[in-house]
Amino acid sequence: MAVPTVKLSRGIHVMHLFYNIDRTRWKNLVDGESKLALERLQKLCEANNAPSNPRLSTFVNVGAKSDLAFIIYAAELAQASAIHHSLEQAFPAGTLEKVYSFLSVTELPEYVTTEEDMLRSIKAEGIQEGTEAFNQKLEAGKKRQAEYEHYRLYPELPDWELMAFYPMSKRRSGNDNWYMLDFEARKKLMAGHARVGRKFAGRITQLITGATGIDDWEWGVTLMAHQTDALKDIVYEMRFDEVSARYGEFGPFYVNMRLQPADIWEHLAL
Ligand code: 76R
Repeated sequence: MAVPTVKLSRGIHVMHLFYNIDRTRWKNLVDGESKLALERLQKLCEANNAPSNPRLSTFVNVGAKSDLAFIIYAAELAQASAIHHSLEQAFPAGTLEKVYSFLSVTELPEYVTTEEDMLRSIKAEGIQEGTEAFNQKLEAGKKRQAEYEHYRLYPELPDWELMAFYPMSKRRSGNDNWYMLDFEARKKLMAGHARVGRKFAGRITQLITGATGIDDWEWGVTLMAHQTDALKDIVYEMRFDEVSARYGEFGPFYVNMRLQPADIWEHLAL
């Protein structure tokens, strides 16, 4: 049977992959095999190098949880799978050991700004409805929202120096059950969360991908940063925000440097 075509109604598939390298096997490779592996990986990256998708980004993990890290962005599920398998096959047999993987999809936040929200906030600025200034603000707001939604679904993450990844879920225990809150309460809490997040503009770019029913945690958090302290500061500050303080549960944290394949080879002495 042919591989099925599986697309999302909107958005793309995202895979995070973490591997160790079996150094004993690597040491025993025949001459030239390492270079061939590098060339295969480079080709795969070049073939999957769209700003959004298909895209394969390569990283080196720092902190000894793994050696290598990858993010695959693909509209079609089989395409994500094919890139994943080509990636593993680019390496000499038996040299990659998988440490962690996470499959998720891009999504629109549930708590999107509606036209009603926009009308309310323009009125709150004291601008009269029906005036030209009002309509201009509304049109600009709609345009901004459309662009924002497009990039949430088809992200184009910048190649900043650092990429941190961790999976998380919202708590479901006793009085702290996120899923028992009504929509308005969740929307209000998430607005507080976003306010904290926006303070980090320029220091952090985030991608939140959904994984409920797909992987072992409900979301994947991917943060791009220039500096390690930006990662610490944002996560620390968010811990005080009610959404994280009461409802956040976190998986393992991986901190990675963005490196092109040739630089990975040099950095890891492969
Ligand atoms: O979508 C947006 O950019 C605006 C509002 C927003 C939503 C809906 C937002 C803003 N986030 C949203 C959703 Mn977020 N985010 C995290 C983490 O470590 C922790 O405590 C939590 C991990 C970080 C660091 C972070 C950063 N966010 C979500 C969701 C989905 C929840 C749901 O749907 O119930 C999760 C799991 C989550 C987690 N968030 C921002 C940031 C930053 C930096 C922003 C501001 C982005 C910007 O305005 O540029």
